[in-house]
Amino acid sequence: MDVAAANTRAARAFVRALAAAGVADACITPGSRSTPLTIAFAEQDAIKPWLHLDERASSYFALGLARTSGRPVALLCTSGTAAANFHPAIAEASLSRIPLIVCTADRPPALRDAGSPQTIPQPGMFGPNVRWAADLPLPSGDTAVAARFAAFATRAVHVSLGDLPGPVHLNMPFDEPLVAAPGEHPPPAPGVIEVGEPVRAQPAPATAELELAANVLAHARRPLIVAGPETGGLPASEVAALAAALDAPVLADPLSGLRTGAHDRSRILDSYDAVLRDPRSGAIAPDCILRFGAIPTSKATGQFLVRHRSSAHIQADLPGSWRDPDALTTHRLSGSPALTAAALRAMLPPGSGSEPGWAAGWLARDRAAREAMRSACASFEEPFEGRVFLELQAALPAGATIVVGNSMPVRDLDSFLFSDAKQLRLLSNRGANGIDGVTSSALGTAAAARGPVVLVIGDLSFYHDLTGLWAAKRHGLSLTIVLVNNDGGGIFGYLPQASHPDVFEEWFGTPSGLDFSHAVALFGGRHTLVRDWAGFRSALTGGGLNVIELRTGRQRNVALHREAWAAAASAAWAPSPAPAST
Ligand SMILES: Cc1ncc(C[n+]2csc(CCOP(=O)(O)OP(=O)(O)O)c2C)c(N)n1
Ligand SMILES: [Mg+2]
Repeated sequence: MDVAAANTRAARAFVRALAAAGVADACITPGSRSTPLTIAFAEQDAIKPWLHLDERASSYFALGLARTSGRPVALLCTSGTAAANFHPAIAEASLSRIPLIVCTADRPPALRDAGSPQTIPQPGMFGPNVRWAADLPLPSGDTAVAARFAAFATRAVHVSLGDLPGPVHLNMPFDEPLVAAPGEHPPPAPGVIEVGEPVRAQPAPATAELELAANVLAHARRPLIVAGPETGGLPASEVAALAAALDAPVLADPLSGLRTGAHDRSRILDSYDAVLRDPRSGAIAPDCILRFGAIPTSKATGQFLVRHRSSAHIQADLPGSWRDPDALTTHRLSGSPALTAAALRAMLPPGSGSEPGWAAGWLARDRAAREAMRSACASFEEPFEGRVFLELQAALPAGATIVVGNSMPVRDLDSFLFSDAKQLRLLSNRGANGIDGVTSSALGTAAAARGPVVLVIGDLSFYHDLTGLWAAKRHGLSLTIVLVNNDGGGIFGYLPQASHPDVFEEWFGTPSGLDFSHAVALFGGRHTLVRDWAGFRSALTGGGLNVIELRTGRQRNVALHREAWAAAASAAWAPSPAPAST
């Protein structure tokens, strides 16, 4: 068999096997070396091929799509620096445990490290950021070529959905001619390619680990559950049921999936960040902390956990990961959070539970802080960045998605999106906390989500991913973007460098001075500069690419945030906090 025919046969077998294993989307950027695969994706109907023009945007779009659909997404690019542009999204996918099948086309091995154009060392180039990396063979005329390439695809999907889901990298060399002349290119085999259901691993924790942890929990008098960010959300009913059995308060990060929804939220806390910022929180002493998910967004919570190093710390997480930067863990449970929470609850003896007043005290403080935050927010006359989330929570329908950028948007989400029965899906790239690729990730989410999707993003993050906007135009996606424009890095105003005026504004404040309306127009979107909250609300309606710009003052927002946090802390720590109510 000639080279072009072997390339076509291998690429078709590979794509068909991806579909069978549950891949329904592929993000593809233009290039020559990837031709056999690009054509194989383009000439079938099972996997939707999404065209992108730059690899960084393409990979972040794939990340958002995979996070939202729950299916692995394939990524394809040509050889050279194109592949390197995937790296940031792969790092995020690894830490956020999002399955991506990364395919980088390459020149044949004999042309590597020999001055060949557009050739960089690609095998293994993503290092520890992928779960598995393979350098595939050149397609050959061997009769096993189809089976071999299908096996690589199946194995890649299997690994990406393993105990610890994540990205995998297949480096795929192709020799020339990459494709046969039109008359000689064989038509695809007849018959529909089926997309299978992806099978996720559901690792069960070991009984011995469960017994130890259940014993500690059964004896805890002041237990606390910390529910951190988790891709796909933590199992809300199982965690709530465990909290009920322990009568334990749950510090629920907005990215845990526990803040909103129909599950039992009677022990869900949302304003603990404000409560724990106050030094008086030193008086609260849990004797057992059970952690699900990643480290919470709230820095005050992380510091609170470190202050209680001497309590029992049970870390429940997937096997193959250890999310404990402060080395607090005393007991470890390696399994799926749903199986772990359900098993622990079943093992608790009757009569387990916290001492009287423990959960009620937390709840009372949390509610007092929440009401103070809410009324502080409503009382500010000028545009307050935190209020965006109060407005969105009120305006959006159940099932809507809010994607937030890193920096202040995710922190404001934490402070101002409160526990509520109306379910909202809350997402962010919190694995590596990058301000890159945020718009593309949100557009990937918009490509897979059923309800409306709103992105809340800072101006520097928006600038970072302007090319990502092209996907909205090309693919006719609807995304509302709330652009919180404080002309620079607002977050740095909260940090110690803010008190160094000689260097602060140039190197940290970093105003870009850009008028973003031109960028939105370039990509065919609607841009509205809103002056007040009534204007904000009316700009929220409408499909397509809808950018709502809110101009805020960096310094003023630092002052307003501090005012809100101080009001919340004094309400929470008033001599007798309001009695708990559900
Ligand atoms: C890719 C990347 N580069 C730099 C940073 C460091 N960084 C964190 S926040 C921030 C400023 C973000 O500004 P903006 O998006 O306007 O949000 P704001 O702080 O104003 O809320 C920067 C540069 C990062 N996290 N990721
Ligand atoms: Mg900013």
